[in-house]
Amino acid sequence: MAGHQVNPSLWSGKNITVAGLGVSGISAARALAGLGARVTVVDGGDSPLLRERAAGLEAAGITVRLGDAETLPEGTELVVTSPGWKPSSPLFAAAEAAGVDVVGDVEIAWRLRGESGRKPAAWLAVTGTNGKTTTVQMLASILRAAGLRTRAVGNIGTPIVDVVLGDEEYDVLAVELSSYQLHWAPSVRAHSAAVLNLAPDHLDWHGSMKAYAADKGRIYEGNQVACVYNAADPATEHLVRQADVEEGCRAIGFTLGAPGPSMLGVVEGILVDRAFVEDRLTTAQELAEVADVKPAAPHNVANALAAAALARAFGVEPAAVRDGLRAFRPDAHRIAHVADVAGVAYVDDSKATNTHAAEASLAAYESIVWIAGGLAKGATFDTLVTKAAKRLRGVVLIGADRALIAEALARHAPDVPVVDLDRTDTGAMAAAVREAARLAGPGDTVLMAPACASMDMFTDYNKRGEAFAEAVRDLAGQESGGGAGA
Ligand code: UMA
Repeated sequence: MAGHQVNPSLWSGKNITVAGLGVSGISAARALAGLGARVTVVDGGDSPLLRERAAGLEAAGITVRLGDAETLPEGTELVVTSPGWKPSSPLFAAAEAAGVDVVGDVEIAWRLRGESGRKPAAWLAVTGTNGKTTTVQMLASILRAAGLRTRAVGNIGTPIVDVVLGDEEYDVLAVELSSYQLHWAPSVRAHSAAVLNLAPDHLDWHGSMKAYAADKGRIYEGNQVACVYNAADPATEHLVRQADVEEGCRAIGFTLGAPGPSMLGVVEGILVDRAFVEDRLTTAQELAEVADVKPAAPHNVANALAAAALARAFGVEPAAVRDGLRAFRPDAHRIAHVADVAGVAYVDDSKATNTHAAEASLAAYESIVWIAGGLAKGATFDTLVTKAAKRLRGVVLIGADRALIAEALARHAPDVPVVDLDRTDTGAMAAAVREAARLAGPGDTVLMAPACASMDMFTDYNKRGEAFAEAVRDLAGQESGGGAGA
């Protein structure tokens, strides 16, 4: 942390309680202790892992209290919370009663950024129910292609505090912000920001869709150059209209169709910009080809347009948008094409752990054998199945909550053949792939986009995706062996 030049007198000796001993809490606690604050970390859990983490912090002079997430440590002057803590947590009620402010680690990063002696990096911020991690990764790739010093940070897994105070200097950061982080970050003012889409999610945390949308909308507050919205999702445009922005800041839409003025969109397979051009009424600037976007599924092209809009708002040249998109490598298990076997494409979208994400990948293919199921987390599947019904050639169900999907299929797609494997063991994936292969014909796509979490059968969605890929490779091996003998 030698790189920071924050004036320690602002923090020195201050009694700060950090809520949460996870990724953000550890980062915030270390940073604040490094500035001379007296830091106590509190966490409701008490496990060997947390004890190990606690020992690490205690060695740095930080107090850690495990097993009590409710009482406010005596003398607390400020609470810095991790994003996962609900606003209704008793600790915050105690803070309010004591007249103590509660902010998140992103808010602390923003404040420290302003206090740093060096020229602070601009923030290009991205939120949305789905696609935000991919979009900030694409954005960082584009910014890098433009020769800028940049990094993808925030909800993606790198706490912003670490980057703001780190040795490395950046021109601009691609910041992924969750609705939780936005809730706890009232004074963040991004250079430009995008809300990719808005669908009900995390409602147990926020209390209502209205509160969730309001927290997402905070990302536009005080934007300087552009508020980027999704023209296909009027709720995002509505949030722009409600935001209080810097004078001259523009609303920029993105669309998968032909763009109007002040929009980015797609014309005949080309991503075009009618926002950041000299004469947006009569001209459009070519940025890249749809084929430069990987994978070129519609929702992902939308992500690329949002990333391009933010980069263009920051002054990036068109060629760097193209080069950055070409250089971008998507994460594993996000609509990853595994192999073609007997004319059937096998696609791993294990990352589709909710219905909204699964809907996006189901929309990307014409004729699908769908492998679905797992832990539903309280979701319902009627909308998803209704929208996908006409493209389903068959369905294979696995996992604990598969009956919920089976019922939705019976209601909205009664003619689609369904194989219910009635299994929740790890080996069920290989059986699911074999059944899917039986249902599929040349030109079809076998899509593993479960619309559910994986923890009933696997440790995480990575393991689920790996099991799928392994089963597909086995199938390919059998097919080539069988093909030679036939
Ligand atoms: N805890 C309590 N009481 C509570 C809640 C949590 O004691 O009421 C404790 C837990 O025991 C745990 C710690 O707090 O030890 C965890 O805090 P946290 O849930 O905020 O998680 P972090 O490890 O700090 O990770 C957070 C983000 N997690 C959440 O928002 C839930 C990470 O996003 C993020 O990468 C990281 O900060 C760095 O910024 C993950 C996520 O799932 C990927 N995000 C959600 C999403 O993308 O949908 C929003």
